[in-house]
Amino acid sequence: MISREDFRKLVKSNRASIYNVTHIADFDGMGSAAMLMHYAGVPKERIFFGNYMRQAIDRIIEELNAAKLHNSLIIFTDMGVNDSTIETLKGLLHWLKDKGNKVAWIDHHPWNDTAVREIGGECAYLVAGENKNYCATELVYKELFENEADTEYGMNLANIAHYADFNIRNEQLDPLLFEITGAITYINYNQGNIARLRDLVSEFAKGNYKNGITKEAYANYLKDSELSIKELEESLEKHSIGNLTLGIGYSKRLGSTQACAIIADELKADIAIFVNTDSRKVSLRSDKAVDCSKLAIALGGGGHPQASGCEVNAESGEDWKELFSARVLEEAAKIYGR
Ligand SMILES: [Mn+2]
Repeated sequence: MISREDFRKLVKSNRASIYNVTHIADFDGMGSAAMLMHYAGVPKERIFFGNYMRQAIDRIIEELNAAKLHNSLIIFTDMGVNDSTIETLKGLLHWLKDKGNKVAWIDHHPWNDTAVREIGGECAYLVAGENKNYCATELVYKELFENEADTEYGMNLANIAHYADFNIRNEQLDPLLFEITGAITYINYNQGNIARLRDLVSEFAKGNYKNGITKEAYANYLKDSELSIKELEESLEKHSIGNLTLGIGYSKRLGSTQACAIIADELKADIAIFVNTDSRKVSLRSDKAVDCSKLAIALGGGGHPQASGCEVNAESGEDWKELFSARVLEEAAKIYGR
């Protein structure tokens, strides 16, 4: 592993051949990409999107394969590593290295020792493991660009991403964050429109957080969300586990932050669980005092103590919601029950 100074030099000397693989679903992933685009000139075509789920990783492998990378620097940002994907990712990184590429990884999700050892062994530079203070966008800024002449852009973006990623409510920032996250949600639901996401990163790289793309996508998001919120409210389940109140809600086409805020507010829930009935992706949010990532991990996912996720995969058939809720309660009782 090289030093941070050498990593900075590597980025400077590879300006023309940097690729970025970043987290698709949220502002932190896009912020990390925007940071690299702003300071290191990474063009939008060289930004790929994924998450820690196998399907997404398989798609990234296909895309990187098609890009025929060699002698390039590939920087992964805001991407966690699951137990079940370590081997696949290690294989990917090994293959990239075989083609003369260098790989770096900057993340703040929890990593276990095996992940650090196996993935880290393939990386020229690695920042990994749970970070309670900094999200990925902040880490990209600190690791690479905090000594640049123009720090205002990076500090501002890092700050916005921090509020978004740590799920911190802020009266001044909330309207902007709701607009951005709503827009990202809408674009993701439209078949994960990668071209649109790349355009959005380009706007963010210029510091245009309010732009035509977010405006249009957020308007569409709001149109959809009225019905979705109604559906969510009609589905709400309130459960007591030990001292905790756990809320579960089912709906679609809603940003997970907003959906979980509704669940938490309406049920006074310590843990809010939103199940997207289209994608069957599950988002968990909790107050500072409760670590919801333990539950997410028990359900086969991962993430942060206050914001994590998993997928509905063991349940099928017409009663999949009842089955999933039952599994959530069973796992929650083991973790938080007495
Ligand atoms: Mn993040």
